[in-house]
Amino acid sequence: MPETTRHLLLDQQPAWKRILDHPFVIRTSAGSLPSATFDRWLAEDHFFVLSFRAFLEALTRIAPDQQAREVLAGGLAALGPELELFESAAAERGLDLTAEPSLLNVGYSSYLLASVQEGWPVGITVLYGVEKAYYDAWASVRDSTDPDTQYAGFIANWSSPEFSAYVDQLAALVDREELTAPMSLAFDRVVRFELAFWDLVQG
Ligand code: MP5
Repeated sequence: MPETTRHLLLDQQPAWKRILDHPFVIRTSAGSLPSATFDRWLAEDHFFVLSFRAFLEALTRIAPDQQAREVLAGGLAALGPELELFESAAAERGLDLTAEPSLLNVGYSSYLLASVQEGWPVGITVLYGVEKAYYDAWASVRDSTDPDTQYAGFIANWSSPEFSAYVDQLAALVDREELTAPMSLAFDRVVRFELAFWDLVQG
């Protein structure tokens, strides 16, 4: 069903534009994001990534075949260095990564895990949505970001050719599935959570 991701994205066109144009993304790229806003995002997103790892592990347990398990294993392997990036930045900035996250974050993180209970087509759609939103947002500013700007390492993490290839592999797994209403709803929830997450950290 090579059309599945195309339909998911077509249905989200206006929201997708808001992801790409979000002031959080634009100001991070310009280096003009206030330090306190970046700190809040870093601590919130660290909690999110830990939950996301548990989600990937749970999704791997219901993956239908070896091809899917291998793609997910690649995603899990990338989380080690990513968490180190968060931890070293937090140490440099004197941040407490054990601080209680926002309820929105608890909700998003819990939703990831809950989506696995809905089965593989919904779970892989959620995973694709989470990663595609980040790739498209950060890739949209990659070429106009000064490599010496303070947040460049984070932008590079989600706009690299390797991450792009991973997102394409996820799309291929979604495209093996016929689009259903629960998949569309799951994708829509991810998009709304992503926008709300950036709105929240911006305060
Ligand atoms: C991602 C993220 C990308 N780090 N945070 C949010 C709120 N959404 C998506 O996921 P990952 O695991 O860092 O690639």
